[in-house]
Amino acid sequence: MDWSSFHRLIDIYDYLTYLENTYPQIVKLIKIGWSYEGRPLYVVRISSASSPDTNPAIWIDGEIHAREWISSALATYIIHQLVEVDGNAGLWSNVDWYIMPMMNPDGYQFTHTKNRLWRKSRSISGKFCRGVDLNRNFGYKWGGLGAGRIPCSETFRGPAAFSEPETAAVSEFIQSKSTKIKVFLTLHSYGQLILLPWGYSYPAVYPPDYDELLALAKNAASKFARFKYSVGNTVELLYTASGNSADWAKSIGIKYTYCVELGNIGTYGFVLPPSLILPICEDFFPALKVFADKAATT
Ligand code: ING
Ligand code: ZN
Repeated sequence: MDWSSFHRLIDIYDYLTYLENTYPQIVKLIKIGWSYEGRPLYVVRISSASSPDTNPAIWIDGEIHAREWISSALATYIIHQLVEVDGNAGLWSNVDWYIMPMMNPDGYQFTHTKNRLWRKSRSISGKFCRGVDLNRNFGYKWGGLGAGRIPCSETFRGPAAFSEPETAAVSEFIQSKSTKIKVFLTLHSYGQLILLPWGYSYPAVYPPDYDELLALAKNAASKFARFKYSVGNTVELLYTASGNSADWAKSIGIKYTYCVELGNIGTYGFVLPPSLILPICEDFFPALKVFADKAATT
């Protein structure tokens, strides 16, 4: 594995298997279900063997949207840093990490074979168009503002909340760990933003502990050395998006819940040159430490 190019699904899955085989004391590959087209859905657990399931935890997911390749590249970079770089062992000594680099493997495969700019999953629910926007299919305020009702919409909410195997598997898994998980980060591109709940309402509404979430996000944003990230409410900085995963995670009691829109802005959009993968990943790591510290002490 390397971060000088984007990789095919099989190579990413092979890398995760390699890590589990090579570092069995700290890495566990948890198969939480199957995608619509039958691909396995994996969560990578990184934890110190002495105390799994008693430590607080941090959740990170990537590639809920197929074309946002930098999100899965960053997720595998984080896994690599935690597992294969000795100096980072302290980051998992008292925090368990649940990292799902590939929430939408069917869509990811499709962006490599047919359509680089595909966003949704690949399920069939209408006559003419395929795919559900998995980030509109979660079960909190499902079907409200900013979610498409027809299958051909790029933000199609799906026929029902959690109708899709990918969102059903993820929500079931997170629910089973919800008292442990203190920080939830869902990775997207692009925009260089750290987005806070809620995302379902216009005008914007805020959770009661919004100021605490804002303080942590601002602290994290201050660590970026190269790309500048803005912090704020999802609706104020972007748009409404009901049924998104971060709102749902917040609704079940996970306190520090964010969507990160990675780089870059201005030039490349979704189709980043591979030479920018490492700069974006290296830039992110100091901010990640801020979130991990908070998970350890919450
Ligand atoms: N942006 C997100 C989207 O799903 C978002 C924005 C994320 C809104 C998380 C609410 C919560 O539209 C991209 N680029 O996908
Ligand atoms: Zn996205």
